[in-house]
This record gives sequence, C-alpha cells and structure tokens, in this order.
Amino acid sequence: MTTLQAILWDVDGTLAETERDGHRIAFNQAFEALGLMWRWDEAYYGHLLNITGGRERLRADMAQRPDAPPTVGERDALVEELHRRKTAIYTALVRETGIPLRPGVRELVEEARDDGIRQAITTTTSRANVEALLGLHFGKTWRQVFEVAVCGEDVAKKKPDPEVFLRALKALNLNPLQAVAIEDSPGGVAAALAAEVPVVVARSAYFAQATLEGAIAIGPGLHSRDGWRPALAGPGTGPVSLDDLRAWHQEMDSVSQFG
Ligand code: XBP
Ligand code: MG
Repeated sequence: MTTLQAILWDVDGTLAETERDGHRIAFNQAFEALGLMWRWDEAYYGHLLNITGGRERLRADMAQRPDAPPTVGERDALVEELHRRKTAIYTALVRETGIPLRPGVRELVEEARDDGIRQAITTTTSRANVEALLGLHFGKTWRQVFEVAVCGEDVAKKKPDPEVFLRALKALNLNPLQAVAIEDSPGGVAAALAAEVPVVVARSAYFAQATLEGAIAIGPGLHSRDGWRPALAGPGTGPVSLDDLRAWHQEMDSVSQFG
C-alpha cells in the first residue's frame, strides 16, 4: 500500500470556474479591443475547450474563420497580441472582480496543509493567471501552500500530454502513486493517467456531462459528499475531506476504474 503524500491541483475548472466566468470573457474583450467582431459564446467556448491553452485555442478558431489573417506569420502575430491582451484583461478581472474558489476547495487545501500533505499546481494555464487567482485567495504567500507550480510556460506540450504531471512529480521527488491529481476535464484526466497519477474528477460547469473515464473517483464537486462514485462513507453533509481522498487512494487497486 502506498501512502498518499501529495495533491496535484488543476486550476481552471477545478479550483474555480475560471473558464466560464473569466477566460471566455477576457478573450471576447481582447477581440473587442482590437476591433474584431469575433465573439465566443458559452456553447462555442465549451467546444473550444477541447483544445488546451489559450494561444492554441485562438489558433484553432482562426483556422476555420474566413476573416482570419491569410498568412501563418500574420496569424501568429495576431494570436500573440490577442493573448497578451487577454492575459492582462483576465488577471485584472480576477484581481478586481474576483472569481470565487469552487465550494469545498479551500476546506481541502487547508486540511491538507495542516496535515502535512504536500500540494502542487499542475495546470496548462499561464503563470500570470495562476498568480492572480491564488494570490487573491491565499495571499502573497500562496507558494507556502503550493510548493510547486507547473504552468503552461513550463512545458513543451500541454495537457493531455503528461509533461505537466511528470515535471511536478520530479520537483516533489515523488512517484505517481504517491500523489492524487484533482481534475475536471477530459484533457486533464488524460494527462494525469498518461503520467500514471491516480485522478479524482470534480466535475465543472463545462464538463458536467463529459465522458471522463479512468478516475479513482468522480463526483459533482468537492463541496458535496453525495453523488460520488465510489460513494463516500459517513454522513452526507460537509465537503470531501482528506480522509475521503485517502480512502479513494487506498482503494484504487481494488476498485474498477469509474467512468
Ligand atoms: C486550462 C486551459 C487554459 C485556459 C487559458 O486547462 O486550457 O488554456 O483556458 O489559459 P487545464 P491561457 O484546466 O486543463 O489546465 O490563455 O493562459 O493559455
Ligand atoms: Mg481544468
């Protein structure tokens, strides 16, 4: 039996509903700032979320737009300018308007911290976005809670590639089975599984109905003890606790993988 030693946290969709309430809005404001008529509505953005990374998302969208710049060079320049503006708008939005943590996140982060469980950030979003969100919710000293933060800039390949997890494990000097990843998206789950990290799925708004296979546990969010597979023991009130996570982690070899 391997003891759980670390939690590897995804950011977008897992710590907070940043995609719906932040990134999409910031992309649209960046289009507007550059005089472009392009707008991503909620449904279309959900479709675009199959592509991880903001630049990659812009490039994929432009590939099917008749009014996108014709040459690769012009497109790349526009992607860079849009993404620079989008990052500035997103980080200002997070700092000024605030995007709340998903319910149950703070409780588990603080319980893990108090219990000596190590915590890392494993995300394909830009570092500036992580600093804005975690600075808002955990203060300037958020790095004392999350001792490692692997972000989009740190990897050659974003999720679903396992690189982000492999780098975090190396920095923590742990093997994959000593950790649990918490994720919300098919790309995030695929990345964790490719790194052989057991993964718990807390479904987010955009991936509420998505097919997500291979998790050691899957449920509606860390705020709820109801609706999880495998079911949680104990009373049906209160958030998912560290003991729950430990129980799933211990059971992972004896349960089939849940879809
Ligand atoms: C997050 C992402 C990010 C954000 C935008 O995926 O795909 O690209 O949408 O961030 P995950 P940037 O939650 O799986 O890490 O614009 O900074 O790329
Ligand atoms: Mg996510």
